[in-house]
Amino acid sequence: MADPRGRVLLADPRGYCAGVDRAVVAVERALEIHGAPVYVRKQIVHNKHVVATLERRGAVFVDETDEVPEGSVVVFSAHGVSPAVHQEAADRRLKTIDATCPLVSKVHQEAKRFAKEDYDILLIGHRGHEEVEGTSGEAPAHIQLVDGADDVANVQVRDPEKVVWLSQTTLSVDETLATVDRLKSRFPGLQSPPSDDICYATQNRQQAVKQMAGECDLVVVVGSTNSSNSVRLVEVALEAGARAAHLVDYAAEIDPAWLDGVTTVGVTSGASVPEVLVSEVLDLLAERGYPDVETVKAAEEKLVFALPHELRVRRAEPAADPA
Ligand code: 2E4
Ligand code: SF4
Repeated sequence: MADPRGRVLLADPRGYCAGVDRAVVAVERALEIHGAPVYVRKQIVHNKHVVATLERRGAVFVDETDEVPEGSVVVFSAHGVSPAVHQEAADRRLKTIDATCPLVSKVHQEAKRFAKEDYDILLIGHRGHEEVEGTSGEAPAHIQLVDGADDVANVQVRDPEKVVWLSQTTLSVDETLATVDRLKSRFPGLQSPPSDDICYATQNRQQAVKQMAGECDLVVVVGSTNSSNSVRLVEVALEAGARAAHLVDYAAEIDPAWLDGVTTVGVTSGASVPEVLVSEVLDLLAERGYPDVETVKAAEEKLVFALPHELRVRRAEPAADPA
């Protein structure tokens, strides 16, 4: 153990949200019920460790449903899929288990409703991200993607009085507000979503990082590079005053040079990150001279989602009356 060099501030909440927990358990339960292999379209959540662990248990990750043998079991990832993907799966007679987070499904429902009312829908999100591809697929003729404030100039609408914005669930709250401001200055009649599309877990993780960033010489965010919400935590930390912030999948990726002259290290993790990876980071920091950990609490989270209906245990049928 090195001489004490400083302390750790540990964000709370961090790590798994209710939608990720549900999606990961869905794959585990599908493996128990159906046996390996269980196919999963795309990464169930955007985390290297989660994907590798489920692969070892018999999950097979594919990019598209046409890679799944006819009649097999396929799980749709937490990020959601378009109706076209549901149709492809039905055409191949696949047994589908839909692990789309209910808070992503809520945005799909909003998109369908506004499209039915013939609105132009401006979907704020990252081009190419699976979630926006799924949401856009609900009403492609009505939805256009707005990828940040600089994309606002490219937006064209039919009737400026009939426009609504929706968003990806994992965006930076502050960046999204800036994009909305820019949209409103072009379209003063722009309507807002009926409730926040950026979900509670994204908001709470960003809030906890904001609370500690100003005191941090370094913030370590545990998460994978394709995890939108994890990458946002690095940006939010820097924006809120952290002197440095880095994303790592594993503790071993922490470069010793990052700790030079560092007194306070902030630690957090994205919504797709298992707690074991954070514990390994804390162990490594303790070995390097940061044994004391203080929690920075931003919110209490108690939300739990029921498993996808395809996996819920059915109540036993009442025995037939012999009389
Ligand atoms: C579904 C929706 O969207 P992101 O890239 O942040 O996904 P990740 O899998 O890292 O986090 C879980 C998740 C899943 C978030 N929103
Ligand atoms: Fe659902 Fe939010 Fe978790 Fe995404 S981050 S899976 S929207 S709870």
